[in-house]
Amino acid sequence: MKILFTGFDPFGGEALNPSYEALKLLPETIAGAEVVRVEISTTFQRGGEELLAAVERHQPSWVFCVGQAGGRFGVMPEFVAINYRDARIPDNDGFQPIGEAVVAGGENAYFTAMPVKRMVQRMREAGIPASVSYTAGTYVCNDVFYRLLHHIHTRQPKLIGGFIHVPYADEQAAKLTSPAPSLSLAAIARALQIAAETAVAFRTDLTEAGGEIH
Ligand code: PCA
Repeated sequence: MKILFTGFDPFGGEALNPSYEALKLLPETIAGAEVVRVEISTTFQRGGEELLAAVERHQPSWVFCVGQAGGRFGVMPEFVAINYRDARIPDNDGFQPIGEAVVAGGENAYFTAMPVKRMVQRMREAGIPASVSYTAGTYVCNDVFYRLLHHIHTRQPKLIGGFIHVPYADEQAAKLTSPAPSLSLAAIARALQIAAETAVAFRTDLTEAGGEIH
């Protein structure tokens, strides 16, 4: 059994992307499953293709796509991917789609089958700030997440896929002129490991209250 993790290359003028740097710190196996890590590009046209090629090549049982969400507090497993692109900045190919579908004619949105509330509970128990997110944005991360869930729903229903947004790494935040929340790469990697252990152990999520009131 394999767990595929993907992280992105740096974008938006950053020197590193914590989503891929943290993957380098993961162990070789998690819960008895082999860990496979692949870097994908922060581009609308290639990112999703690279992810799906890695799924095809490695045939994992679980897929975690990981992306940087600078400015967010803590680690955020994502619940929903939407079929919409609205890029505030050009991607690493200089492409800036505005107001178009990820997959023409696809469902408006897909929910992950990952137990996101359990993941958050366990991350917090380990002392890592975390919360469930109900928007992965409208940039490349949401695009790749939607492509993953569309693939699962239309072609590979037994595959379990999810997306986790991570905040700036401490070394990135230290270079910013205004303060921003951050975590160490070690804490981010620990949270990703906990997410994978939780996904392997549980097929269903908690039914405890969560969500937002705004
Ligand atoms: N974060 C961006 C794309 C690549 C990344 O790491 C996003 O949240 O869309």
